[in-house]
Amino acid sequence: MLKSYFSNIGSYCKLVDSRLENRFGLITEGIFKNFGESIPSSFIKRSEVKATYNFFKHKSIHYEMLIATERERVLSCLSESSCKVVLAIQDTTELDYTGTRCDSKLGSLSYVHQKGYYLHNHVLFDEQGVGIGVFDQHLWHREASDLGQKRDKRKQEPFENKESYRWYADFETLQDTVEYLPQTKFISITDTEGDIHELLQARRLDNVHYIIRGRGDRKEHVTGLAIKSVVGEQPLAHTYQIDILDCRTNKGQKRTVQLELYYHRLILNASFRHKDHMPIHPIEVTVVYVKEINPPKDIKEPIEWVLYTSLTIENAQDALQIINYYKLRWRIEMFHFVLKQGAKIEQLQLKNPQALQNAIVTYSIVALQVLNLRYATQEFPQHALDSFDNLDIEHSDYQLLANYLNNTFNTKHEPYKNNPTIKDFFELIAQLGGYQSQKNKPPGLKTIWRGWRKWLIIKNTATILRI
Ligand SMILES: [Mn+2]
Repeated sequence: MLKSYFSNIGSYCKLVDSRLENRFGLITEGIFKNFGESIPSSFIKRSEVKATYNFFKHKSIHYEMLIATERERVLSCLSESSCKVVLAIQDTTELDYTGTRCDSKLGSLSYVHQKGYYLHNHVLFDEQGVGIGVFDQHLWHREASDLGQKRDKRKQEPFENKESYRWYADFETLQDTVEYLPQTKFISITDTEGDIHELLQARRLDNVHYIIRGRGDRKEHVTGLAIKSVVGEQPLAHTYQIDILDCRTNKGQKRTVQLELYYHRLILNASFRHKDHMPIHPIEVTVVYVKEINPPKDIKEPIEWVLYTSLTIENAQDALQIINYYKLRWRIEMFHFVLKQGAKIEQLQLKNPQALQNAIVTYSIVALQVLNLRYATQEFPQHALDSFDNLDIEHSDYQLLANYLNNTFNTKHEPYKNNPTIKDFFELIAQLGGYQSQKNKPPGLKTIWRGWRKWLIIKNTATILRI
């Protein structure tokens, strides 16, 4: 069943020849260094621009192949690292190519005239939320005949034909792949879209788990009682307080929220499925339930999370760990933000869909590295400057940047600071990007990126002039 969905994947692990492999390396490097620029302004030299376009439209390069190559890279990264826990996060976003050069050759999104792709990403992160790599990616569109189809009709479709099938299929691919890495614990994380019974019951490996946000309220097997009421009646495990930015209801104002935490192991009811569908059965999970106490009257949607997990929970500490893992799901939203707002992949002007697909994968692989930049300061503040290979920062770079800022903006940085850290360096980068230091508000992605782009120009110029 999986085969038809993932045709070609797995039979490739390398590109056709070493010339193309080298080109792929040059392209990803060029995109990283000029992230956010169009293809011509990333590569400038006519021959390089042409080589990039030729690579994307090369008849024997397909996006499944590039993903398979990236997956190989990710797996070799994992087998060499000491990573004990890996978060495998999935999510879908929409890429709208209406009005671009190939829109007439593309399928539809929600409306017939809206052309583009749905993009489903499966990205691996470590326990700190650092992106390891793009594990899987799928692109699809809707058939014009399916648009506006009645919900009941869609429900009767076999599971393999439904869009929700990808969540399950990706989870299965993860299991098939990591069976041989038994020392690493993989935790699959999805939002409510992944609340699919077939997925919950698909788990078969000891080193693979899931945390899935529940959609609506399911029923407990045997008693038939609603999950929230069953779990909410358990002894209170913990009460705590967090500050949130309430964008929807409170104009982005900070709000302090009191939360109650419950957990309970129970058996989920298997609801009815059409007889031709994959058979489903009741499944045992641990439910972590968080709810807001005494929400203010004007708050329409108080915080309420129901998380299903296969992980064992013995105390409140374990339950909090589940919530902390789930919070890292936000990284994939940020990843999509970087792809769309940072790399501007919806503005790619490529004439044929195959080239566009190849470009989308390539930009995705690079975008994850860019996302890592944003979090470098927060997660590795005390690391030495040269701890990130792909960033290529040295001690002399700190000196150069501090001198540049002092000369240009009259700042008073110490260029000869002893052993500057990643945090020290990125404070300067953020300043270069226009960051006005504010209490408790770290610089955002755009600021860091703006600073980083300026920094690359400064560094390149200095290298040419041998300062
Ligand atoms: Mn989603």
